[in-house]
Amino acid sequence: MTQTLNIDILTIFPEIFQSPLEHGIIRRAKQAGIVTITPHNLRDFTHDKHHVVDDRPFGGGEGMVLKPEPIFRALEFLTHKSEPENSSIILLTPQGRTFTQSLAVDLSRLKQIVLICGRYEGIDERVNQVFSTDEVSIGDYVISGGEFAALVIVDAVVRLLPNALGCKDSTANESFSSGLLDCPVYTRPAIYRGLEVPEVLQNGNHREIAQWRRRKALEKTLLKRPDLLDKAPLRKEDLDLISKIKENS
Ligand code: 6GU
Repeated sequence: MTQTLNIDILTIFPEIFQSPLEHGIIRRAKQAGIVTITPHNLRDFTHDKHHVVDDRPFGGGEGMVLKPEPIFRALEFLTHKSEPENSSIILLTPQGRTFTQSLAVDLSRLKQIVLICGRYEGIDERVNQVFSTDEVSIGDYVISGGEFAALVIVDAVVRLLPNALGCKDSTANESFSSGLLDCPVYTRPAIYRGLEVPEVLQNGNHREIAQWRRRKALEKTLLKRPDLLDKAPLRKEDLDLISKIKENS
């Protein structure tokens, strides 16, 4: 039995997490005991009659700020038995560093991840001072709260866990693990509305097919995400192909 990853999600909207975690790979990973995913209602960690989780910002200004006490109590409860070197407390905020495949890989090796779903106006800074939180954003745009960001991260991490996918190398060949975008794919019929699947894919020559796929991946990356080429591990043949593609366009 491989080790189980425990993901705890701290949120004021735990219901959001019900249906999204009941499908496909995540559902199977949970059933197989590869991961546990537990949403916790921040209101359960309040001690006042009205279960208040937010308050107005000191110094004035728009919106509400998440109060420190419920988050402190929740984090103490969730991490009192955890090994700091094998766990991570992540605060989801547009102010964080951008989530990447490489961070997903790092997280997939831990035993516990605590995701705190912030709201846009923020969370009392003393949470960051006391718990060493990693602030993470899912991209340069604003969404109303961290809940959908948490779902994105959970999905990206869970599919990387050993045995979460059916086929062993199915994550190795994907976009971003190679550092390039994927090549185009086709399925039957071979001709549809007069549009033909490239001959090379139909002739069964695996060396030619691999070369074609590499060239198409390079072409597509050059066209849509040239920034990725600076970091992607490229061979001499790749660089030659890139020069040719540039000459032809
Ligand atoms: Cl983590 N939260 C919010 N509210 N907006 C975001 C985000 C997170 N990442 C990108 N935009």
